[in-house]
Amino acid sequence: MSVQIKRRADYMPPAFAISTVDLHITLHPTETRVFSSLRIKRQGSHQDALVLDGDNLPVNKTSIDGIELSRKSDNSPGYVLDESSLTIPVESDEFTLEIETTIAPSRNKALEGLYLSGGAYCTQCEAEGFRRITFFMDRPDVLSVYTVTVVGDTSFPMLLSNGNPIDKGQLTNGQHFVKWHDPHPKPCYLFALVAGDFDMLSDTFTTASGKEVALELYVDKGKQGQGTFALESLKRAMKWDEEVFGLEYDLDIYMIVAVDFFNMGAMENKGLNVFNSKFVLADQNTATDDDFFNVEAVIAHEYFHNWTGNRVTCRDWFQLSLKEGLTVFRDQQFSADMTSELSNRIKHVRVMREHQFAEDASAMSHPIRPDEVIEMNNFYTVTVYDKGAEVIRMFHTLLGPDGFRKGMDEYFKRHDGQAVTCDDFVSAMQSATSLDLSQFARWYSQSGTPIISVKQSKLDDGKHTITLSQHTPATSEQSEKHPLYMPIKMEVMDEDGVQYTDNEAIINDGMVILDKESVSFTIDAPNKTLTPVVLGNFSAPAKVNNELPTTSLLTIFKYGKDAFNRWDAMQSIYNRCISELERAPGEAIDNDIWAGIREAIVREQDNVELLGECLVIPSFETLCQSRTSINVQTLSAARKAFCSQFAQHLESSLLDVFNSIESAPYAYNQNAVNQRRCKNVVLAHLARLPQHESLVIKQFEQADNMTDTLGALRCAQFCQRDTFDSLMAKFEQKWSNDPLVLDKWFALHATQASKDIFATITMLCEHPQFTMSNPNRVRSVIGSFAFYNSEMFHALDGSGYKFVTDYLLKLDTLNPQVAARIVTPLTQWQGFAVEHQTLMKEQLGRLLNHKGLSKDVFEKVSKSLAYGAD
Ligand code: B3K
Ligand code: ZN
Repeated sequence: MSVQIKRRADYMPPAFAISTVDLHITLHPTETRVFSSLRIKRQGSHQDALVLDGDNLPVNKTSIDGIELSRKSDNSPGYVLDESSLTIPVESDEFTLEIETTIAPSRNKALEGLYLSGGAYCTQCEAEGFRRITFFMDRPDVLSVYTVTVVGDTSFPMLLSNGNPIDKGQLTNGQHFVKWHDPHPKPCYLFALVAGDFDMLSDTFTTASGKEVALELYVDKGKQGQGTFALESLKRAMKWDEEVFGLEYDLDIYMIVAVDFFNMGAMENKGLNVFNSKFVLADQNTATDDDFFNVEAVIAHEYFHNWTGNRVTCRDWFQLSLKEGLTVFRDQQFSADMTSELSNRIKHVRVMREHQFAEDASAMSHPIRPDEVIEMNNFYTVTVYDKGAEVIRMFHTLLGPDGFRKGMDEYFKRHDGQAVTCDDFVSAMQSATSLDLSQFARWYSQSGTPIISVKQSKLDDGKHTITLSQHTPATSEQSEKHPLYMPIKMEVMDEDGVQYTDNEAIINDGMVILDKESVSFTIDAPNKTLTPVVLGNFSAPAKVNNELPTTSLLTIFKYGKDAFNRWDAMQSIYNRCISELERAPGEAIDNDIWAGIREAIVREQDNVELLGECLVIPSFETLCQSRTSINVQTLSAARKAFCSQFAQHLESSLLDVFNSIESAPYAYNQNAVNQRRCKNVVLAHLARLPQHESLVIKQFEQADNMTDTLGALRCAQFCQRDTFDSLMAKFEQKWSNDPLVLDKWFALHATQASKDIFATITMLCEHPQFTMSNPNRVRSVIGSFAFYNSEMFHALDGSGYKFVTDYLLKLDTLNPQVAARIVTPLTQWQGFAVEHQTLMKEQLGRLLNHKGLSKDVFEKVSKSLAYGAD
């Protein structure tokens, strides 16, 4: 297979600028006609031909300034067309190019470009989908003003595109049209078109400067009631961005459309966001608290892109984190303000530890600003997004909220309306601080997860020396690593909880700057045992190697100032206990530990938020990140054994907590969310004891909301098989017509660690609501199995790996983007024991040898197999 590697270092400014784009699109399932008229100007003095991207598009007709062009032949000049580009020799420096092409949206199953699915036409252009609609310079640094006329059958009453509607009317032959104009120059990846028959919810928002904006939310017919929360979330996001960043919306209308067939969460097209319906539709019967949270967060994320992404965009796709890391940070801050800082921080740190650390340890490791890419869609990663957001968070920590705001204001002042780089962002931030950010900028170019080690020594004179050192292990694509600049939040306490942060090395309310291989400082505390908490609140995206004894971890839990640090200490205790059970299966965990946890439960009984989080045992995936040569069966068995001892030893305390939380009628607010969360976490422990199965059944039968229903169903996974089966059957019967709800049921089945899992998955794939062409269904069945059913996916007969591979081979021909996502767990073989590795690589080999493999899957599989080869 011949693939082209694109390199960041090869960036060249565009040879031509396209100031205006006029599109006239006549929709038809198999013959949509796309006519485009482009005003083009040569940039600089060169005589190069104009090269436009076009992905397997025909040229029906093309002209320059009204003069028709023909295809180049042996005896006449003309344009050259191949499967990926159109090259047009041009003499003038400024001209109008017209091109007409034809596409077939109903045959587009990759859901990139223009597609017709679930009865609606819809586009997805980021990263490089516009070239599947028409010929264009499909790169983010070509900014143009768009005017778009959409023509469609009247059976598609809504014809939407970016900007403001400026004309509409009936045509002959049962068609109508709407014309849109977007005054803001934008890159083509922000182009959007949607046509369909929807229910619409509408509202208005008055901006801080008094402008009224029309808000319109389009959902499938009959789903109007499930759109209210999304619309309210949008208004909260608009207000928050004005208050926190002084950023106002800039068009007369903001539209959001929810569709069922979508490759990812949502897309921030200018003035016309397209959403996966999963992140729009929510009511108490169908959505869990987590769903409500996600709807609000994703609505806000896409809205925030209007400034960080759309008004200031990326120069090239290597700069993706410029908009994504920053926008994720902004949505995280928003969510923390709307809900709770603590649970948000825990949520995001879990993502880092479960998924980003895993990516960094694999062959797909890359800096938040990658250097090389084969398929850009493969780089919408946890590294670019979530680690990218952690880097922005460090700016925020270092500069403080006011300094950060000053830097952001400067960023918009300098770059509004431009396509810029991560360096431009750093330089705007630099203007707002006296700190020297040059070493800090290394976070953009260096990949890998740094490990911070903590050493403590007691000196004779009652002083203690604490040394923090850093080391970043080599990653697949980068062997040489340098020290990073890290803000390390710290607490130092003695056995009675007295804090020792009054030290010159510790600045800004408990922060140490680690910018060299190591830094040391001394603390005067005669006759005391000191416990340092390093990387408080996860102040840098790193791992910590701090061999504290369990008693110290319990001290942190008891006396820590910061709730996050207390939660983290508890996680370390659980991790440690599970390690012990891996080493000595069947051993009983020390009674002191149970006593410590029991005491903690009693003490925190009224703090249900922290308590709920502290009673969650680290996931299998998180545990993997602090282990090497993992034998899945051993680790799984140790985790299970720990959970079961946990339930047995803490039964009465857990029951007390369970009984102390009263069930109230459903409301989505933070207090109620905390209570439901804590109750469901506790129930999951109790469900492992047969005598409490009835609690699970009772909750399932009596729940008035999806959080508790699903909570009970999850717990039923630990009950007797019959109980699980019967509750699952009731659930299916009730929700058989609602595929979004059924996705939860699919996922629960797919993560069940049962011997007959493949029969179950086959049954799921044959379910009337399942279709391989819908990414949500595929993710809930095959994705859940590969990512979260560790025991069966990693079965030592290789059946799990083979099953996923067989499926991916089929899926790849339809939807390479989704296939390339789901292949991830198979490519992350490095952490596992050699028996697993061999079997995983065998399946990767099958994929690699498959003729016609997409470049999406090829990139990940080939890199994975090459890992460590030289
Ligand atoms: N910018 C889009 C993601 C596009 C993914 C392309 N494969 C959604 C977001 O991050 O807001
Ligand atoms: Zn985004």
